[in-house]
Amino acid sequence: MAEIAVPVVRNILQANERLASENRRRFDEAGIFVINLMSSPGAGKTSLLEKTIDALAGRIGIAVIEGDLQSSCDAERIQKKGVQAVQINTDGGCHLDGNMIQIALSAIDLTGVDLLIIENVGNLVCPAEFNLGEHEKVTILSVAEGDDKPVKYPLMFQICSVLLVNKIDLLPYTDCDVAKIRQTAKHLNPAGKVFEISCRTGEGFAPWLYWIEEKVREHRKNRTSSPHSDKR
Ligand SMILES: Nc1nc2c(ncn2[C@@H]2O[C@H](COP(=O)(O)OP(=O)(O)O)[C@@H](O)[C@H]2O)c(=O)[nH]1
Ligand SMILES: [Mg+2]
Repeated sequence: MAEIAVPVVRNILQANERLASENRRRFDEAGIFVINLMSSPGAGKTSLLEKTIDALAGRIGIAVIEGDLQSSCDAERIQKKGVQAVQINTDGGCHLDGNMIQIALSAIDLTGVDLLIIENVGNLVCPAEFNLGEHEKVTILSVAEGDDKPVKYPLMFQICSVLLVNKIDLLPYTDCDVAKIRQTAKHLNPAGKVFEISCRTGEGFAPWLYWIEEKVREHRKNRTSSPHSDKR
């Protein structure tokens, strides 16, 4: 009997690509630089956001979309910094998608926003497969997770423009070999940048902040809509 192909997964991904392209068009018109921030649970995504907001507030307009299975804990942490934050609850879903971002955008006033950071659901697998319309993907790996993660979950490390190796303050207490992480990351993604940081101490933040500021400047220049008419 002839086999019948069932292209279900591809169709889901294609539908998502269409929505992601719509999001991207909207971000580009508004000149907003958008990051899709991914990691396993607890690697330090929200801590990175808190420290980054502290460093850039006043110079760069920031908004955040938070993705978690349940709760609004992370959005509340960000709101305490005086920054707009919208929480998406996926109710068991292991990643964000383009449609969820469209819905979240309807709750954000983009006026004056230069940088939108989307904290994806904590997971090193599925978030890597779904574009959201972001300009760059950033992955965090904490040294407490072990230096074998890039080998075990290669896609996540192949697709990121920046890999942040976090919690370097904990290195004396782990057997993590950061050189091995760098070597595997370079092999998987030769053009990717790797920054070693500690969200606890602030060590290593300067190159990360510089990278963001450069990108924000680039995207501001390309803004085609009025910065005061971004809310739709
Ligand atoms: N020692 C240390 N702990 C950190 C660092 N960054 C985050 N943490 C802690 O790791 C835990 C998880 O951080 P969180 O930002 O919530 O991770 P997320 O789940 O990826 O958003 C929290 O207890 C943070 O205080 C770091 O650089 N060093
Ligand atoms: Mg978080």
